[in-house]
Amino acid sequence: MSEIEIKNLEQQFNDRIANDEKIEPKDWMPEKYRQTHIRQISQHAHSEIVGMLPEANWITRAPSLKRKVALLAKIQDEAGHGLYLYSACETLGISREELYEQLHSGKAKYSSIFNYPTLTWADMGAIGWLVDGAAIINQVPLCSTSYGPYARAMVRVCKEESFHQRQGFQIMMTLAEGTPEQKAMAQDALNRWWFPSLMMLGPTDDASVHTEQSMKWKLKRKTNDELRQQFVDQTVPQATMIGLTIPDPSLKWNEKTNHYEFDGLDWDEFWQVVKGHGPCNKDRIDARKNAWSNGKWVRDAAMAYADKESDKRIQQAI
Ligand code: FAQ
Repeated sequence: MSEIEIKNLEQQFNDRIANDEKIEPKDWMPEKYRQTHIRQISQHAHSEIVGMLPEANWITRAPSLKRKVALLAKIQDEAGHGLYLYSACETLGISREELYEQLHSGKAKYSSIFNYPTLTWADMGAIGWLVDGAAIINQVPLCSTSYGPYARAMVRVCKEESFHQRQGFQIMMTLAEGTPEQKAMAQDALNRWWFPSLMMLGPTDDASVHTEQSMKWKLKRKTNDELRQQFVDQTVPQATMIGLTIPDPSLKWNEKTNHYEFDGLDWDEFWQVVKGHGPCNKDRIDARKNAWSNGKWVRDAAMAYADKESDKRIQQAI
């Protein structure tokens, strides 16, 4: 293709982005747009799948049948989210095997938040309330992201995350209204999950390498700091409502800006976790690698069956 032809295609592409048109898999797109989407969508998919592990740890210990059913359903939803996202990512010309390989080798990241341990039942409440709460704030703007398959996947994901957030908040509310020991357990979970939940929304805008370009392409519709502020403003009154204390002594309402001021995020800890040195990174990747190798016989059996069926069709056609 000549340079002029490429320039024309780029111009048409930029016009479509400016007009809020969706880019679809067979449309022309700049190679960097494609690669950036593979990076973000695959990391998002990996996060959903790895994100099943901390909660799966509590399925057998849920305190009632009702809680067990709700938790099981929520974790299955996360598997579904991962699968929609892997499928959306495959439309960009990368295979599922390559995507898994990138996760297992450490080339692709997944969300920092899933490298923390789940120590008590209250952590199920804190994850639903805070982690799914932060995920919704991040993902609602992604429903209008520029790449069609990603935007459409996000619509259903957000509806389900909204149920997850409520089931988590309801667990926290029940514990906070319970015995002093139960309330202390809820407060302890809030203390441990608050800062990691704020940091899962990504580094501050001045340290974010991708935000500027991703905003131009309308892949991201809000910056990391905007999302974080929105999360804090939304969540602090919820904590007050159930009588829990946000573990940030500097937290205060600013009447001029109409926002909460907050502090206490440990960015060194965040980067350590992102680089693979968090409390559970090794366990999480080992669990995914084991699932992949233990599932080999299922993949082999499915392939053998598909081959047999295809042979049968060929024989019938002859
Ligand atoms: N963890 O330039 P930026 C969920 C990396 S789903 C690890 O700001 P960007 C549902 C980033 O990749 C949760 N790495 O990056 C659920 C980049 O490194 P790279 C996942 C992080 O992409 C709930 C570098 O730092 N959600 O929770 C993190 O513009 C409960 C520079 O950062 C999504 O993935 C992090 N937290 O903005 C499931 C949503 N943050 O790639 C189960 C879609 C940044 O150059 C249970 N993703 N990095 O090597 C996004 O919106 C964006 O990718 C951000 C990061 C906002 C996460």
